[in-house]
Amino acid sequence: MSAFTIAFLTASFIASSCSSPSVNAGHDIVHVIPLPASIKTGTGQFILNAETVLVVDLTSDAAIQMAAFAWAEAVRNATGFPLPIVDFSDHQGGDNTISLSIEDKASDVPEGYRLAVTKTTIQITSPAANGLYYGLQTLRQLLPAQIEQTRGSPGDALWSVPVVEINDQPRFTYRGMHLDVGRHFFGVEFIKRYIDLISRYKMNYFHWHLTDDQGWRIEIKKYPLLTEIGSRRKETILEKNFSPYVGDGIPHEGFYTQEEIREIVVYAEMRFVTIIPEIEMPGHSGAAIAAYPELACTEGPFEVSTTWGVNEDILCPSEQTFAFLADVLSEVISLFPSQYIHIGADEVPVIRWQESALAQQVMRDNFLQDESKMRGWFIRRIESFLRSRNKKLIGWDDILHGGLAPEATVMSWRGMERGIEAAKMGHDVIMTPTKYAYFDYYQGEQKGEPLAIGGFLPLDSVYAFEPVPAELNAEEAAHIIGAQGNVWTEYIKTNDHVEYMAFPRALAMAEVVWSPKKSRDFDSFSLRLSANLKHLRALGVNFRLPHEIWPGDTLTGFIQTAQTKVDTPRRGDL
Ligand code: TNX
Repeated sequence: MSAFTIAFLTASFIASSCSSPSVNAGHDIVHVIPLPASIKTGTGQFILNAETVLVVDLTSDAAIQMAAFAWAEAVRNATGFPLPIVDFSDHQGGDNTISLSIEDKASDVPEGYRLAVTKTTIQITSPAANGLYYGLQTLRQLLPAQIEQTRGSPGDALWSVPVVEINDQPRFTYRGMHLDVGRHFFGVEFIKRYIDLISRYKMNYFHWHLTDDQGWRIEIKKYPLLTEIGSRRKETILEKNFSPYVGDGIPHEGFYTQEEIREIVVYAEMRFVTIIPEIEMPGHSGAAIAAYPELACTEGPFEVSTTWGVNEDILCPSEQTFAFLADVLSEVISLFPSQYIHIGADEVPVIRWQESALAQQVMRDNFLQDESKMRGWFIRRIESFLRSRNKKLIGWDDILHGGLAPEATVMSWRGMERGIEAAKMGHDVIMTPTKYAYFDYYQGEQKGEPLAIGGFLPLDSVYAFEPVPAELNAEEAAHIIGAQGNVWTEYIKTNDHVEYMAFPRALAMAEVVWSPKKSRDFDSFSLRLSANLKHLRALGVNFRLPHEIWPGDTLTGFIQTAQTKVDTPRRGDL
């Protein structure tokens, strides 16, 4: 027996209270999001109780053991049951066991899993650790919502799981959520929470937008001013960019130290989430330029932006800039194990390049016809640097202008067209079009919502998203590796507000990227959502209640009592 086993076997037992368990309404349906690929329901239920044990192969790799230990600990905290962990060789198939095991035939893909619940056992099998993790997420959702509480006791619920056999696997390999921490900074604990939440819905990429005109948020040892100067702005414009300018007078600042980033990366790895860092170039670099004005084409001085939109001061295509970017990216690469590095490259006005003798000389020296071609050249140069470090470049679809870097992956955001074009050229594509994937857009009637950037993207529109355009043939369609929801934060200042914008739209996106296309059904989703939101509520998530889809609040009593609140000033309040 390993030291770990002993530790878990001797974990303190919280005595069962004698109160009668409450029955969970709606527990007769499999309210899992994203909907699994195949579900066979049965009759009866497995009851988790004080004798239940978790069976794991304690010789299996660390990722599996960590996932099992973390899950068991959460269940112990929620239920008060001891849920000891025992080794596979001792307990395989025994009564009142939940077992996790690697089985090559459990699914065709490593992320797939099989979850078989009978009245006496729960078995999760998968060819790989991530599949087992996803099986555990499904199991968690099949338990009553009190499973999310952190200090519960045995009498808080009937801890039952319906008899069911689930065979599940994802539709896409890339299932992402993005968060912009450049416009507003969100602290380490919140970033972890966001990662944890998305992983519960089987998302596997967190796209971390770390730099922008309004803030540089990642410590770079070689360039300390990036954070000393670039992570602070003196204030923020009130509301939209109306003239005359009125600032809020409130300084805004924040950045992640390298130590914090390493901690977050490990936290994400334990949840099978890969973090893709985004370092914007050559545009949206105002904070970097404020710190190191010599990177710009003009003299400055520059300040970290206090307004939104597209900044004309961009990085000059000088050797100094490329040396700077190589240094920055080297540090970024040392922190993030992700094979992808996102270099932004969206919204690059070239006016400063047109006016700069240096930029014009670079253009002539490299036989580039115009500034647009120079943008392409800039990105290709960065791509060859990244490739020399065994990394793959991702850029926003603006990288299609001026000659696409040979192996770049494209994030299609201004519609699907550029994604289609890139896929036809043989490039991998992640679909994240504004119409379906911009979670900074309004999700209800504007008068009832906190100030947002604009647009309208209600839950059912996200759900209606189909990432693979009909005009692609099978070979081209295989280049659509997935999709992503984006949370840009110009008008989002608080953790609560991020949650309000992201949830439950992220759940709709999770189903888009995970579940089989043919099973997509908004009514089924809404029904499962009504039960699933109880889990999010138990976790304290400030989701937006999508009351439009439940007129009259008829579905569950919970809907009437749910709270969603965001303390964001609205136009009329200012
Ligand atoms: C466009 S999406 C941007 C962001 C803004 C966003 C607001 C993209 C690549 N660029 O800089 O925050 O719109 O919706």
